Amino acid sequence: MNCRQGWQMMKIDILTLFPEMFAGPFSSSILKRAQDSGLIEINLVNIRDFSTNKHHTVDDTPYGGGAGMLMAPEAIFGSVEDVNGKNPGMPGRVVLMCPQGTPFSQSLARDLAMSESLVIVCGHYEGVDERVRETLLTDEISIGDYVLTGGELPAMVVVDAVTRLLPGVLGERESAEEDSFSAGLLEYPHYTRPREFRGLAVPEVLLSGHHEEIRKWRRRQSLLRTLERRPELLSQAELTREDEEILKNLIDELLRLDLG
Ligand code: 4FV
Repeated sequence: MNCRQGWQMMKIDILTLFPEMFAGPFSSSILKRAQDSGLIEINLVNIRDFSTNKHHTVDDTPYGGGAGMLMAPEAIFGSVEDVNGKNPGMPGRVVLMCPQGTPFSQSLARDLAMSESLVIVCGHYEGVDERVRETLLTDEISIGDYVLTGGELPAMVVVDAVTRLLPGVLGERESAEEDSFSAGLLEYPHYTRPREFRGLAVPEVLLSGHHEEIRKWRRRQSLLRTLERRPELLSQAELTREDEEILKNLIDELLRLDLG
């Protein structure tokens, strides 16, 4: 599997029946800047261009009956083999976006960001012929337990999350360091000017200039927010002894509050 070196450009091929859907999200802000500065190259491929039947159809009825249509293997195989043929240092990751896939996460985004090239297949209709899975794919990824009309929006989510992790994409004023999930916890509350807004004041500690106190307050807030909203994340997070201590106190406090 190819692995990216430092500032090397990442090649992203997106195989879709609706390339026009990507115009908006990829032509503004950070994703546009990353393309303009040659950190990523996004190549939109219309799967229908690889349909060789006279009506250029790409879908068909499912064997064994059942509602809906399925994407046939021929045009998908043709489009994947075409882009693979054009990518040096093959094979990169070939990803199908589908509800049956691995739940997408920050750690999976970090993993994908290590590869030199990504081929993302956007399903449509009821899904794709199983032989695509058996032969072409390195990964199947789901962005959530719900059913969408196509894999295009999930592909945009993956491209966004991966691109912002590439060296040189985020400038000084943007950072991925302190992201939610970067340390496996939810992010602490953030405040900016004004000091007081509609009677709501910024916590004093953040105005104190006392960096150690600010660090401790932010860590405690991250742990509290994660404990309240996503306790399951705590079992995977890298917690320090200090974190364990803070968590113990938080749980005692919450229990005391409950027991009133
Ligand atoms: C999906 C998801 C998703 C299923 C049928 C496309 C649709 C149609 N992809 N995470 N959730 N895909 O709902 O990634 O082919």
